Amino acid sequence: MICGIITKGIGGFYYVATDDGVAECRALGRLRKENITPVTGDRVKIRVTNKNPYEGAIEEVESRRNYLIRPPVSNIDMLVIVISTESPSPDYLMIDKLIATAEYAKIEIIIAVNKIDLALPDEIVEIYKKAGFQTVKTCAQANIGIDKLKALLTGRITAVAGNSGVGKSSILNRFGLNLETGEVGRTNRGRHTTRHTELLPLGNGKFVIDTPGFSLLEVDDIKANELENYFREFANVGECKFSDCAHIGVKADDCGVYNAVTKGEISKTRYESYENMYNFLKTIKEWEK
Ligand SMILES: Nc1nc2c(ncn2[C@@H]2O[C@H](COP(=O)(O)OP(=O)(O)OP(=O)(O)O)[C@@H](O)[C@H]2O)c(=O)[nH]1
Ligand SMILES: [Mg+2]
Ligand SMILES: [Zn+2]
Repeated sequence: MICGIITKGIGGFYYVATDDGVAECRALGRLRKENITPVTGDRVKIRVTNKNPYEGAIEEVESRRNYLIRPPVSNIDMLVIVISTESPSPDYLMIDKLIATAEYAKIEIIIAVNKIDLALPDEIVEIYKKAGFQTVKTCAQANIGIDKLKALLTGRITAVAGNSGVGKSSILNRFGLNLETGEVGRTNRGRHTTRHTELLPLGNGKFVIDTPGFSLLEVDDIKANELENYFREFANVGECKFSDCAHIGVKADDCGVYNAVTKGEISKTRYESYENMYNFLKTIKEWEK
């Protein structure tokens, strides 16, 4: 048997990248009986049934390192979150939700601030640098920062996410891919140009996925009182007066996190996202009781 990675699935066929090229495969009925539905990103073992054209059958699906529901894709090593300085302007809550869920799923995060030709990126960069993330300034239009970003993609599979119109597909095209991009004006209405999920080869056995908009992960798995663990900068502050402090509705004197916010060590937008997510998660929990 041969090992490979599913790069896409269409109409019951899976395309599996192997050392010998891409094989068109069917999944064995046995997998269906075991309730295993292969998804893009899965590492699989295939039995080659034909050499030319290259065809096979998926015999085994390796256990997944992580699994994203929308779009369905597994084994993501890295996440590039693209934020544009303008058109559209940053949606901090969406960004921070995505970051928290990626932290939860142990996916490495890189922040790319794109469209630096339209407005200064400094404020956005500052927010995420301060929070402890690697940030890169890019301009897909003028091909600035693209090589620097590409050099950071050390994982096997990198997903690129961010609001519709921020320039995800444009950045990937600068990596040498050939993806459809939106027109300015159309994207302001939030329509998605990118629709399908496919691992695109970057060379050296690495892949990227261009995701449509922000639909990557759901946060409902995270418990309200664990949320702070997925805001990495909250770990580096002074102690709170109460050990079960949720860092919300407190005085700066009593709370290390809130104190850091008032001193500007933690960005306001990050804290607001935390507050918003915490309150949401808390409601879910109480509702379930
Ligand atoms: N001024 C400027 N425009 C850019 C830049 N990067 C991309 N754009 C434009 O922004 C628009 C949207 O770009 P896309 O690459 O389609 O955005 P996307 O993030 O893939 O959008 P979806 O597929 O809808 O999620 C296009 O008109 C691009 O030409 C940039 O750095 N500067
Ligand atoms: Mg796109
Ligand atoms: Zn606190």
